[in-house]
Amino acid sequence: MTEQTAPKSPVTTEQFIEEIKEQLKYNQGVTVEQATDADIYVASSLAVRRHLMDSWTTTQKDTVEGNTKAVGYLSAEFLMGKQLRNALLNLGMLSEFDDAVKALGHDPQLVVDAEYEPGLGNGGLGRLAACFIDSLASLGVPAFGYGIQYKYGIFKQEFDAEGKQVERPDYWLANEEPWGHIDYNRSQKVSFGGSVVEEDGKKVWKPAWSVRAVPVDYMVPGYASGRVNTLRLWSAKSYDEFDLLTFNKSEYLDAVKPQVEAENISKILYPEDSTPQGKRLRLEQQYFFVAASLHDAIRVFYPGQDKPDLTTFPNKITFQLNDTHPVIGIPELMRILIDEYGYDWNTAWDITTKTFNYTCHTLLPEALEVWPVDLISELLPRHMQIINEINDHFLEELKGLTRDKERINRMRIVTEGDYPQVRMAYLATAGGSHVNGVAELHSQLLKDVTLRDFSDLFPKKFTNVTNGVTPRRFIRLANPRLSALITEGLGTDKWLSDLELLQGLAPLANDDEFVKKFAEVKHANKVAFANFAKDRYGFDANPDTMFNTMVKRLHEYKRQSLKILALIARYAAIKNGTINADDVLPRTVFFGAKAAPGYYMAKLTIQLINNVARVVNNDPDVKGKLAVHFPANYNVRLAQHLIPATELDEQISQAGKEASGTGNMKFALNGALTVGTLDGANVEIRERVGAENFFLFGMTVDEVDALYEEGYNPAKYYEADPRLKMAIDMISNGTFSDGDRNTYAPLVADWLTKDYFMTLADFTSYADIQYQIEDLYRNPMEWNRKAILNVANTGFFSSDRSMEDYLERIWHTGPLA
Ligand code: T68
Repeated sequence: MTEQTAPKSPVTTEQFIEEIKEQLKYNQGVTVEQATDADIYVASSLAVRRHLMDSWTTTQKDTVEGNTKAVGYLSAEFLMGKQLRNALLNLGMLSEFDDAVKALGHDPQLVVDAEYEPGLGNGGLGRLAACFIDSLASLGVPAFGYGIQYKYGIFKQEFDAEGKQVERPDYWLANEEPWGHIDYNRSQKVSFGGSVVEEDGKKVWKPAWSVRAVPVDYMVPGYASGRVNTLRLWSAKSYDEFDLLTFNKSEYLDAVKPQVEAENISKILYPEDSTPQGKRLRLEQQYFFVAASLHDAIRVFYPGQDKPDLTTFPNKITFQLNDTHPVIGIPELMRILIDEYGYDWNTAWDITTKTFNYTCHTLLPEALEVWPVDLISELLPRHMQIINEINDHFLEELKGLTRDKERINRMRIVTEGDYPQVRMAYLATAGGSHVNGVAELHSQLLKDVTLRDFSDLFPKKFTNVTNGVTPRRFIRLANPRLSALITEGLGTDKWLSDLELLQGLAPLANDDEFVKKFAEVKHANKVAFANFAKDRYGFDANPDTMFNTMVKRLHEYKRQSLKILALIARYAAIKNGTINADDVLPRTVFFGAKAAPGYYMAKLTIQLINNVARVVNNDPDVKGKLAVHFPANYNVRLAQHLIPATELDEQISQAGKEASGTGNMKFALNGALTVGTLDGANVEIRERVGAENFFLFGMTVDEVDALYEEGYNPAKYYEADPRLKMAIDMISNGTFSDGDRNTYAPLVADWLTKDYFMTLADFTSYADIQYQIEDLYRNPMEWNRKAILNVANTGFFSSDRSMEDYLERIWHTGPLA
């Protein structure tokens, strides 16, 4: 990316005050005196939006008329986070905003807080999509994000009196939402069901019902690029045509039922992460947004043309499939080309395979989506025919490549048997040009294990693009103190558009003055977080203790259980005097995690963490030595507060299970040290920061495989390490359940008999490395030197770099002139 200095504000503070006043008057109809923080938020957002408008319209025009291919990022999730400050940053208006809002008698922080965070994603996959579109706009690459505007985002998490997770609906659209523009004039019709008939030797789909996909457009401003791309989220609306026959029988409610149900399609985000549910509504959602997006792209790139030459389609736009959720787009584009535009099969297939590429985000076999043939046939009968035909053609192609019949059979897109299914990852691999994993190790395992047959026969399709995160949101906005220090240290703020410049900080790790300043920044961030936590959650966190954080979705493979077991062992050791009280390094441990509502073990783990926190925090024996906090409802906002304050970050998944991780990158970039396994992007982070600046523990992928092979017996580890035995015994004897021995019995039974993710096998090395961590922490200068080296050496993990890799290896396109 070409380095940019911070953009210059298009307005003075005085002008901006007038613009806010104008919005208050003509949009909301309130006076300055009447205006609440929320009013000021809406008015200033609308005013900011106006400043983006010219760039947005020129970017759209150039996207269509320019000679650069656009990118279409198809994703069922975009976890955007709050918009206002990000837009202000990218326009260079942060200080003008602060001053204007103060002049109007409001606190800028409270105004920013009035924005309700849109939670249109579950976790890493959705947040990655948001980072990617930010980077594309900042690079000046013409791009569309295409997804769904769910009416209800990811549930709001609360904890009940017993510490159990309670899910509450997140009705975010109940608040005024100044960023999305509903464009009723560019809606698309999306149809479902019915049957396929033959007419004049052609297959014709006669759908049973349709829904209107209405785009809601969000501007995606680039940082200092002068470009503003579009995030187009589809919202389902019903058509006003309704069943006259039923109506005439005066069954009004029955007649309007299809309309009412049509709007259900975009009503709710599925809260499962890594566990596809195979539900009909989910397939409807997938087809809904993908079909609308493909038709939209044709509308955008061939304006006013009845019979466009769609052989040029892959030169206009390249579509990235963010995991398998949008893969139904492959048969949909085939259907459009053949049924709607009259192309023959081979031409259509050529266009389609050139148009799509697929990113896989998992290694868990159970996370790979499959759809029953019956369900697809019922909902999308024409697509099922096309998928079968793709399968037939594909099997023919394979016969030309190998004689290994078993292998060919394993590669079927549509399985055989009584309950045939469509494997969406296979369809995506066959129907696109490239397949990529999201970190080096993950891409390697995809080739060696998950998609091995495919990579053997189509080795050129496979590539890696290591994930990245946007430095604008996760350093500049989240951590203004560190940002200022970086700019001071480097003598420029160009690092925000070229994160590799952070390397210039490496020599400063030997400059004691700089190290002290760095330590002060971290301490100030800890104090700020403690204040925020007190205010928002009501707990006291002592900034003079080590801040140790584990935030991510709750999943067994991520092993929050390993952290909690080590924490209990630690608690017991302090309490029993196994560790001398004076030798205990005071720590405050923060958890943040949502569990899928139907994921029993994950929810039980949440309950355990909350109850460990309750017991530990109320025990005078460990006061000042150990504290545990689990703020509810971890989201982007909480991440932006907590990450800059963290000193030790936990990335402790079982090796070979976490595809990449992106939290790991955010923490390292904010000067936390990582304790982690050789999994996902940890491997690359460690390579870059240096082994001596990363706390590595645990089994490798090969060791894990060997242990599965040899037969894993977790009870052996329980017997072998008294710390582990103590921790598990305390859980089973009711220490964290008011004496009740049954509460956590399912967790204990699982650990002792199955422990699929080998928490117990990695316990000892995890508990042991804590001594090393604490020894280092006792030497603040050394600790902070290493933390600075983490910042200096992780510039690679900018999503700008990820985008450049996609552009070069997969999309073969670039910025607008
Ligand atoms: C995550 N996947 C990976 N899935 O777990 C993580 N799944 O390692 C990686 O860094 C990240 O993707 C970005 O590549 C997810 O977040 C989901 O959220 C998800 C959602 C619906 C269905 C399945």
